[in-house]
Amino acid sequence: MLTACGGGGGTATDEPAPEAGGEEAVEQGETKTIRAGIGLNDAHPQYKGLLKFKEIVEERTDGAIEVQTYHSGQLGDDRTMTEALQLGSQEVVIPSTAPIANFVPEYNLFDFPFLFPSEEVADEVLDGEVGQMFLDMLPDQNLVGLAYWENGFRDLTNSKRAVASADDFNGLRIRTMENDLHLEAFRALGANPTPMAFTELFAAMQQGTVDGQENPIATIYLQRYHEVQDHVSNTNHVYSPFVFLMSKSFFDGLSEEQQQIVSEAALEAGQYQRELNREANAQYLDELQEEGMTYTEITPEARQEMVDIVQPVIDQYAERIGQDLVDQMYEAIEAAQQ
Ligand code: TK8
Repeated sequence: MLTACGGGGGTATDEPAPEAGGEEAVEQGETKTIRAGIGLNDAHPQYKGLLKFKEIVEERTDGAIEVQTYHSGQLGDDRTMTEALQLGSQEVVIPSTAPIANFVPEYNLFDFPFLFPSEEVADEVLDGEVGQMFLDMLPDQNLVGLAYWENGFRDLTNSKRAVASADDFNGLRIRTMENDLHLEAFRALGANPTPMAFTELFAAMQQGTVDGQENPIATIYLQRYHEVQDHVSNTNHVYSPFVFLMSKSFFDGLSEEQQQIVSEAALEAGQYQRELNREANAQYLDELQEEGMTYTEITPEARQEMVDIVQPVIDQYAERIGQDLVDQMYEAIEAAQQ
């Protein structure tokens, strides 16, 4: 699925070639640089988590590893940045699982609508065996997954009408992430979905190319979508994990001690990020209403109707992914609720 071309500006000269000539190879003073990029802006907990990662890594390596942080898609969108990691022209990106499914199709499983019942259950599954199993699929793609962070439960916004039930999706032009499962689920609900990179979304809503989008409350508020959207509903249709990705060639070039430091830093910063993220998602719904958005609560019955409508899409993807893996996920979710 992935091709080596189209990787957004990676040139051969990006490679630092640290051991050229060999003279410096045993010198301990060599600094390594991590260029870390995210799509969200610098007000979002994802960026605060990234700053925490930088602080931990620079402190514990005594500056032997420097972390340069980029937000707001300054280095590209999630997919382009992931390709840059594969090519070795960028070291870290923290995308949602949905675009990762373009590289590892099994990742579609995370984006099954209504899969995770709560953030706590997601934590337990992602930080447990099943989560590890998915991280272990990444090295084949020249990627290393160091931790799960949190994007969160996704909610629908739009500029056309208050959405209370499945019927209200009818004809809405919704931007989805670049992921076929999302596309098909929204089609099943009667919407008119368009996949689009996150970096293009604000302009698309402003210009009216799309009527709406779906993202967690923190993103909706901190990216100021209330300026171009009128209605928000707590559809909570998908829990999006973020995955902390590192370029495998870069990771392999680190000393064992450095590998341990970056791994621990990704986990610790992730714990911090999840906390901030949950506070933000809980806090900003009020602010959105204060900014003039209408808020529509989805009743359990209305949500169940949505579940039933997207179930055939889920079944189809379960078959493609393999029932074994899907069952392991369901069992882990069960167990986490005991
Ligand atoms: C930010 C994205 C974003 C995601 C999306 O780069 O694309 O809608 O939810 O948060 O990862």
